[in-house]
Amino acid sequence: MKPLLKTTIFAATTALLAAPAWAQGDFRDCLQTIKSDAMRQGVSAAIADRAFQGLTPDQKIVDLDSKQPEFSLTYAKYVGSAVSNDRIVKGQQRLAQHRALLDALQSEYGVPPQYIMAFWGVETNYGGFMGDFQVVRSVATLACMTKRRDFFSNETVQALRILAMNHMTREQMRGSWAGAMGNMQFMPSTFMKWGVDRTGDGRIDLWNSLPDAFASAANFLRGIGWKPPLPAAEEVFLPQGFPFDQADTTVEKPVRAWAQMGVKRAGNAALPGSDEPSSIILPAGHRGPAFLLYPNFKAVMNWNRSTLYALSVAILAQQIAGGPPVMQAAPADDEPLSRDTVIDMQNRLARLTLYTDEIDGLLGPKTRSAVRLYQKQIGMPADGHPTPAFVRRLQQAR
Ligand SMILES: [Ca+2]
Repeated sequence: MKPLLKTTIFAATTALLAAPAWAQGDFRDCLQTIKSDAMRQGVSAAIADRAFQGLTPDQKIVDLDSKQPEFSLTYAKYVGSAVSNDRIVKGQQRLAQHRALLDALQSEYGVPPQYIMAFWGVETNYGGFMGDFQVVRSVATLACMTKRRDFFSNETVQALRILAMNHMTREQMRGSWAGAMGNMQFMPSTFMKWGVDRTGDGRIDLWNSLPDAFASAANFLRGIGWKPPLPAAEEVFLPQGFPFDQADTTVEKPVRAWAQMGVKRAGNAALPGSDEPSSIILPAGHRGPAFLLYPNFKAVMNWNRSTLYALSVAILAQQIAGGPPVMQAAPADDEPLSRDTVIDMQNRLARLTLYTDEIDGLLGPKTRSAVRLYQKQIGMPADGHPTPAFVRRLQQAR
């Protein structure tokens, strides 16, 4: 036990050195401001004081928050890990197990069972990892110790409201380091706005009550735009000669217009006869699979603003419901680009006056459209997807 004790003392000493007294004072001041905000929203001083009693900022969370991912993930890597075989099978089992409840939720909220299961699977592996950080401490740390003060101050206020309504105690209220809670990883503000007490016991319990968790997810999804009957996305086959510059979320056409251009469902069945606006994307470039995004894709992106996240939910949902897997494989040589590579690419595209946005190392829509412009200039297929070959071509440009 001795070495352990030594380590503990050492860690405590370092923490003390790393957190000077003035930072502690700032933290108390910041909590005081949040307390006033919370009291304006009906939280009693006693509840706020109890929630903040002995609270210290968590340096681990500050570190996690400042860490930038070194590499952007590829489609194949992201979807491969989010939609594993194990997760599909478990999703099918859970759907069968909770069929009656999920069917009832579908008729009330319009959200199909496989989508609730898919969110549950992607968020926490069906309740397998809900996070063990104390939520009040997490969101208070992020509010007071990082640059995202406004967002997380409100999350802290909402966390206090949850405590005030006796849904949970501070100790019980656990989540991810960034404050996402329970089976569906709701932020405190999402909990307050969309949480549903399905069991009727007067408490919204997104940790231990699956009826509460599923109904809250259905209510949230409907609230952020989900409408039956189309799915969020599905794989499509593009005809020979399809103009790749049309495969972009900024290009929207009625589903019928894509069908007239020769776009089919994967496996060659006809697209649904619908005039809903929709887009096509090529997440692994023109050599990989193509997906048609229906309006519900935007609802999924309102849950989480990542295209690959939303695509994973749609692909997992389809397979949980017994549908086919994605047919077109992603090219094996598709590589994740490092932040530094993307920064270098943005600088070079900027010098060619094709890119005018921020040099941030992120492969966003504006960077992709600059990639597309350069692809057109040099006669490569204009899919907006920077492969290693594209990066080499750009580096050789003068
Ligand atoms: Ca309940």
